Amino acid sequence: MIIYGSSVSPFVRKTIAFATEKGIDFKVKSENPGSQDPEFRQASPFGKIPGFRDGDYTLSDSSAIIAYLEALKPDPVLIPVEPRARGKTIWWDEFADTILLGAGNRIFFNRIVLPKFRGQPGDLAVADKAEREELPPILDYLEQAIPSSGWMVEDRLTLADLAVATGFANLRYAGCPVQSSKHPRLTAYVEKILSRPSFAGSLAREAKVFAT
Ligand SMILES: N[C@@H](CCC(=O)N[C@@H](CS)C(=O)NCC(=O)O)C(=O)O
Repeated sequence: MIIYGSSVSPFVRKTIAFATEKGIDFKVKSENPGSQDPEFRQASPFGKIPGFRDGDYTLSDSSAIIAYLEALKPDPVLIPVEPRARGKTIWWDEFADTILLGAGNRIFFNRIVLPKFRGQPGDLAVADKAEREELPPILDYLEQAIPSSGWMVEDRLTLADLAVATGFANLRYAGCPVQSSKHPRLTAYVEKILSRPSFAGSLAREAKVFAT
């Protein structure tokens, strides 16, 4: 199996972590968003990362890829089957992809992607406004939502945790790490999830990208 993209993308990092937690064998083929590589475009017609291939079967979108992997290899269960737990897991994935990363990507794109990867100035006013106005209520919401077990759903690791945590690596790179003085529970939670071996390979590769 091939995951196309770069783990600097939170969506790619989430997909890699999910496949790793599942014990699925895959390789990552480096592709930038918008790449015209025909093999990649067959998997991701609109050029978004991640794209995915399993033989002649192709997919794009992290949540679609993850749904395929869960069905292909149900053990360990990372998308619960109990209806309420499943609904909550999909909510957290969707919340992370749209609400958290909606704000997070306005910050990361303008502070990091444009200047570092595309050689263009980012709109820092947009990033600053997102950090100042959009992010705080999202972090406050998460702070009170994390159960005392330290897992979002079913008191164990699920897709929900991988989806929520992945974007916090990008927030760190963009100069707004979650702060334990303001959000102690969230800080400990993010640290715990991002410290899992399933994130380690991606974060180590990214450290090299950000060191240059
Ligand atoms: N909903 C998609 C979002 C994927 C996405 O937007 N990826 C970004 C990189 S972080 C991308 O490829 N952007 C390029 C573009 O939108 O053209 C998913 O979950 O995979």
